[in-house]
Amino acid sequence: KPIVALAVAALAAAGAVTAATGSFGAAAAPFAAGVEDEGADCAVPALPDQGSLPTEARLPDPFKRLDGTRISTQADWRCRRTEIKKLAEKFVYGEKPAKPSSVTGTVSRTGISVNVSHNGRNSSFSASVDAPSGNGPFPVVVVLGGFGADTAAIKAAGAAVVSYDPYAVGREGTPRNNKQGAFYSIYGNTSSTGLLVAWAWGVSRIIDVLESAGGSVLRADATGVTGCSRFGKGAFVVGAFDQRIALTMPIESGTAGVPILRGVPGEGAQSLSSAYGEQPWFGDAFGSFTGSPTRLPVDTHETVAMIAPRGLFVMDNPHIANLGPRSASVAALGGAEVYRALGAGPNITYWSDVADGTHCASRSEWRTPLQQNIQKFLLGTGNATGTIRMHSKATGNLAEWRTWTTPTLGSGPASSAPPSSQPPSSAPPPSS
Ligand code: MCU
Repeated sequence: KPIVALAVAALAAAGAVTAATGSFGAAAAPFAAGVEDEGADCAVPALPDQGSLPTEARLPDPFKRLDGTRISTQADWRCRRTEIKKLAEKFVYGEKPAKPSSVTGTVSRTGISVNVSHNGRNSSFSASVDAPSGNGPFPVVVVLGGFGADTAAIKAAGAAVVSYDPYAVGREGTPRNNKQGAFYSIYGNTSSTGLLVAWAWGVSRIIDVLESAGGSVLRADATGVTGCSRFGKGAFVVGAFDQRIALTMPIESGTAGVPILRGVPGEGAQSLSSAYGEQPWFGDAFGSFTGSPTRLPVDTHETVAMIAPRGLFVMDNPHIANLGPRSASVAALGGAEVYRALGAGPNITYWSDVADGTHCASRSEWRTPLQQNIQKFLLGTGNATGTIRMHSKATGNLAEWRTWTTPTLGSGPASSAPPSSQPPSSAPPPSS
């Protein structure tokens, strides 16, 4: 399906929701999909085995399919994105299971509760809500962890702040073979899925509850996510793995977040092995790549691309080399090529042009673009254009990092349609 058709479908779906709840005037977030995983039906060929991966010094071509052909239409992106998602799950983050068999809960102006059951196992968690004054329904920004996000600016822009404790869903400080939290209560303590995807799964379940509550208090069709540092890594992965999220805003995420895993040499970013060993943020399978990221068939410019064409506002601190801001800018520039090819160039902003200051400090420079992004992607007002605004200390050079060019994608149908969209055939297969 072409992206434009998706947006129209999402708007139509939201129209039905708002009509049902009797509220009006709130259009669905532009660009977001109505479902968590829009390309779930795509036929993905067998993924490569870890042992057979070639070394690729530069960033893999996001437009090249697993079968070696390149996509040629914007509609092709839907299933190419699914390939990237599967690669990212298998080699970097671990698998994100689809929606569990039962997700229930409650929504009010002050809190959200979530109860999950699946395969005879149950878990629950909750989040608190801080809504702007006035009558909703309000768009939502889920804030991971309790620091670094400008919650006053978020509320002043008109969105409710949902404070989500990622540790309730995936605890830190556990060994990889005994992971804890609501996600692992359902999928097992030895699940190879890392914390970032566990946290993402939790946010997806919050959105499930918002959906079933009908949207009279908080809108399920206008959600954003943010967080700083380890919770910036989390916010980035949350947005990449749920296409209902209209606006993703990682702050100073560092290694395992936005920065390319291949890493700009000599930058001084936290090493992959340090991040892998510090907490089970990455999936367990990533352990094989901490010393050889050039064997990864995917990199974080493609995690950025998984978010396209939805709103993405990357905030970074160029004054702390450990955060890998230059490597993050390369990821943003690489991912921005996918945004451009989809005609969504204005939907991505990378902003590291800030004064010197401490990690996760409140930044006046981000206040205006933050509110503009909320207006554009969650409220559907304003028309802020995206920008790549790199501080001179964090200027990545994409040309050094790619061998591929950015195609001009046609607006026609998918050039390799998924089986479900092919008309059923009663004719015998063509003989060869
Ligand atoms: C930037 O995020 C992390 C970093 O990866 C860790 O090495 C450090 O311990 O903590 C940072 C963080 O989450 O700070 C709040």
